[in-house]
Amino acid sequence: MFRATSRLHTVCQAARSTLALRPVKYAPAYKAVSLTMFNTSRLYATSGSTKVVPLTAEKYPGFNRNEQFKKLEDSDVDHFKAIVGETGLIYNNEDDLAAFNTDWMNKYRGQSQLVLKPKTTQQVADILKYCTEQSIAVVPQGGNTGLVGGSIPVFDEVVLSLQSMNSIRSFDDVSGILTADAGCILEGLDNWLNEKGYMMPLDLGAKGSCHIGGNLATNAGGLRLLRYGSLHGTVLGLEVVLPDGSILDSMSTLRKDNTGYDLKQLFIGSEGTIGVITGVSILTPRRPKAVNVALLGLNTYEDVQKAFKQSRSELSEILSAFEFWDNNALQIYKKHSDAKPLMENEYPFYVLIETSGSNKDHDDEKLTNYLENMMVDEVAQDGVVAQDETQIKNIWGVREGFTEALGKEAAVYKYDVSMPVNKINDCLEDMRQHLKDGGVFGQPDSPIIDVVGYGHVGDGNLHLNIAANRVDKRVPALIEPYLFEWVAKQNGSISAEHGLGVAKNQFLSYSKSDGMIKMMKTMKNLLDPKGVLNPYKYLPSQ
Ligand code: FAD
Ligand code: 2HG
Ligand code: ZN
Repeated sequence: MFRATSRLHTVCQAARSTLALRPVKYAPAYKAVSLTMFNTSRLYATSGSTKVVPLTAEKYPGFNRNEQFKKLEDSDVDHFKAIVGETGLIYNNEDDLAAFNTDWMNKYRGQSQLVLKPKTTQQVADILKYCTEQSIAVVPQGGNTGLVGGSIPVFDEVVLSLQSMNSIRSFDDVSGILTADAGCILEGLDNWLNEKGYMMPLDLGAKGSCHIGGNLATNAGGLRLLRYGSLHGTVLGLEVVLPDGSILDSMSTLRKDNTGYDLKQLFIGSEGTIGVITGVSILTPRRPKAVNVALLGLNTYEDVQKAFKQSRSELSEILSAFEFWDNNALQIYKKHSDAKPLMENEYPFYVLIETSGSNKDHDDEKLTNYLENMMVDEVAQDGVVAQDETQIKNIWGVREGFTEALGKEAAVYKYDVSMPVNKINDCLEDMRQHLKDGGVFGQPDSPIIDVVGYGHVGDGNLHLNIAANRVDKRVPALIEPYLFEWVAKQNGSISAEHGLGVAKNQFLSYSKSDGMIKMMKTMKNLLDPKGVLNPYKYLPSQ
């Protein structure tokens, strides 16, 4: 059984051979992230909150309603009613529409008067066929946890919610291949697989609300991409309804199939702009029998890199996550939580290391050796190892809690960039200096509280969040396009995992060449000639 590594280095320096891992001294009382907290219904002003979210079309300049799109008429609503039934839609009811018109961050708000909740792929097909024929704009919506405004209408687009398509279709417990409707909630799938000794190959803080269809549409990365790879690898097949209403059935359950273009890949990460995903076939891994989670405190970002490099070499096949955060992230988390600290002292950086394997003794031994080496070599200054399931959840709860904690600040500017691992802290430092130079950070009356860094460091993915105590137009003007230019110089990406939506679409050229953008537009026009699917998003307007 593991004990904590608290203040381990002093013991190690004295006598490594007599090292004993002590119990978690600073018993974590962190509240694990509640899995129901991401229900979108609690987010909009109608249910008690006084925060009224400004309309996207008014808050962000540059949006003009495309007048080619038809404004809904009663006959359209009657037509939709005939497809989905009386209970399959919400029409003209501001209270019930509110949750579908507002995003998780309370940042974007649309003006849709109609939400459709089809129950079958054929109903989705009938809806899209009619929308294309009638030029009615549509926004596909999953769990509405996206962070770039992609799931929210800008004007009066119809919301096509997949929430009523939530059945598991099949599971093969020899191959681990699952087929399911797109509206299944990620955590629900994972719990269901747990009973069979399997797990979903992806995991993220929004698992209690996000749909597998939304994960696919955003090509979500998450906390275990390092181990299980991207959805481009684990997805074996998709069922997609195209804007003209045709159903593209590529629900293959084959691991190997080299016949023709791999069309399903086009829809993974397409953010609902060229088709609505209705079903998925996905390869699920065995649920590991032994899971360990350790947290280390480190003095420098150099040490973070050393710890990562060494974890790949020493933990190799059992390493399942390597996450990092800086002390600013911890401060924001502490500010909004009554949790007790996990370690006695604070450090400039933290890394969360998770191992997953099939043999506890083997994994424990490997992890102990690795942690001892980190302490002896003074790469890490302190550390704790979770002793049980609750402590595992507590440590993960801190990592998964940053997004919500930041959301409690008056304003937060969220960025999700990727770059070579060795540039991540330079990016944070450079941004801090840039904002100081710009006069919005570092003085007592500055709007910016802090520049916060955390993320999937093993994937070269930094979540750069800038928290502010008030809305100040100078702040976004200083960040954009400055950050995107900086990232482009490192050959990085302006969006590592959250996508483009309405937040980043105009900056796509920082990550993709003119030729590539031209081809993307050609494909969009080919599949959606009237542009009815998720307009104003994803691709730059010019
Ligand atoms: P939505 O938000 O409803 O939609 C997202 C986009 O996909 C929209 O453009 C929408 O039009 C489209 N879409 C949705 N469903 C379909 C469908 N069936 N067919 C076609 N298009 C569709 N992302 C990560 O990558 N990694 C993380 O670690 C991560 N952590 C998060 C943690 C928190 C607390 C939160 C709030 C978000 C996090 N995200 C993360 C953002 C992430 O994109 C989503 O949580 C998730 O993948 C979106 O799924 P959803 O069902 O909520 O989709
Ligand atoms: C995460 O990794 C998510 O926690 C959200 O991708 C990141 O809040 C963010 O910026
Ligand atoms: Zn992330």
